[in-house]
Amino acid sequence: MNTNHAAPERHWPAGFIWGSATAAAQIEGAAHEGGKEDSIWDAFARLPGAVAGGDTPERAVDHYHRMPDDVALMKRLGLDSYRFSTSWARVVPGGRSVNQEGLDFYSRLVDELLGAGILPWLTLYHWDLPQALQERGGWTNRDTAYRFADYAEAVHGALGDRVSHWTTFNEPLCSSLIGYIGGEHAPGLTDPDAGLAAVHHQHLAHGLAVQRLRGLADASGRDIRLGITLNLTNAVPNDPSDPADLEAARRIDALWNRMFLEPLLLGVYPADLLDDVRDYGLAARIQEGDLEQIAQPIDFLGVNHYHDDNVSGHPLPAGTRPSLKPTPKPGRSPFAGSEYVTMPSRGLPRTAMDWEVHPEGLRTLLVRLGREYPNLPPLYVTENGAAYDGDTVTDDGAVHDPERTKYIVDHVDAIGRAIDDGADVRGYFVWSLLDNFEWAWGYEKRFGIVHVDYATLVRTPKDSALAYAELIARAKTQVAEAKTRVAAATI
Ligand code: GBH
Repeated sequence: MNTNHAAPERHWPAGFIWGSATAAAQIEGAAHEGGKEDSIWDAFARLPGAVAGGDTPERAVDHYHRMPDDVALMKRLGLDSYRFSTSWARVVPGGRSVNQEGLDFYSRLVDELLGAGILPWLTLYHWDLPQALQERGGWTNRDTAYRFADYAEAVHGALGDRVSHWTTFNEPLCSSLIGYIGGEHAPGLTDPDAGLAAVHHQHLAHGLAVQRLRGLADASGRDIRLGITLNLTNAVPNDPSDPADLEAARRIDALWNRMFLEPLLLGVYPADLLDDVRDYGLAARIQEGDLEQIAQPIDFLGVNHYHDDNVSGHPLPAGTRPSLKPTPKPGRSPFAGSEYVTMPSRGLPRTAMDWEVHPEGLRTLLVRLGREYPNLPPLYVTENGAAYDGDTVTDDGAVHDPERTKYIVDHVDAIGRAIDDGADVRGYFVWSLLDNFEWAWGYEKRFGIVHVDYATLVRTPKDSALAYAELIARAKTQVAEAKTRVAAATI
């Protein structure tokens, strides 16, 4: 470990999982091979101006063909677990019939992982809906939720004998609000009604899939852990004594955090949220019994955290409620629901995404969840990481990325402090294992702890990967030493 970035020594709970994460559309490539057809991201990326540099997921980092080497790399880094997603458009390309060749790829991946002693942590939806289903309305169509449960069953049929940890959705906020209202993600709509329909139908899809998978696992006597991953962002009032800032923080928190947490964990939509969005079609989409279907017991909650949002509110014109439409750049707040909200600088350092670096925010968030949701299942930080410019392979074959290294070490330390403060956090996954297709940013932004040369596709572990490997090794030694001490003390 580069001692400049060494976090204080601490004892991690036994069994704490150290991992790294990716997503199918961001790494696999082979977008039209092996029976795979277009996902919404393949189609969206072909629209002029949709993705920076005109980049597409067509080849990505060719993980589809390099999978065994990539798993070997994970093993060298000492990862306990690898969080990946299956591509719905590979498994059920046209949205209805199953493509065995697609399932076979994931089956080989799972075998490779298990052979390397790495726990497969599977996500069913990381934003790549089959384009065929988009053509039938995508997530605005309630039927998509039922198709999702069928897709989950197909994946379980192929992998359920070997995969124990299943996540339904990754960050439903992004694939609803950013895809259907913000327009910056596929399918690229700017329609608040559609966005809220997508939210509700993804919640429903989650609940249906959890019930389907639980039933299948029970019937075959298998131990299965089911959960969902949310991206949660603290909305920090810029001036806590200013009522307008407090109101902005409330509104953003409702739309970005509680609209997801509360239906899933408590079986209700927050009342203040329902009022905020009453001009739009959320309530109209909720059918009798939906919330019971949605609020299925889950075994873990995945938390993706990158940054806080420091928000400041500005008075709305008399008699209006905030529109969910994204306001045009420049000077706009970049996300749905943020009209009349700005994000003043707190003077914190920022990543290449212009996101604040504030590890303490992660500690606050994890502790808050435990305090506010009494039935909260165990937490896993399923994504955290940073893009920085300037990653280059030096003559000695290294990639020096001190800022990313510090980002990771400091966030891991913040998790340790959250655990000290009572948060039940059981694992950490760095985003991302590899540089990859960063959605609307294409290949311009690099989040990998492993560098990918996009000309040759050669992988080079960055200093951050080596530091992370050391951090994992040290954490494990501490756990082993603690066990030895306990054993010695009881003799
Ligand atoms: C994750 O989402 C994704 O799961 C992953 O696929 C992706 O590659 C990774 O993060 C890195 O982006 O710029 O002010 O509009 C990120 C979640 C939610 C973080 C929206 C940024 C908006 C900030 N993102 N949030 S802003």
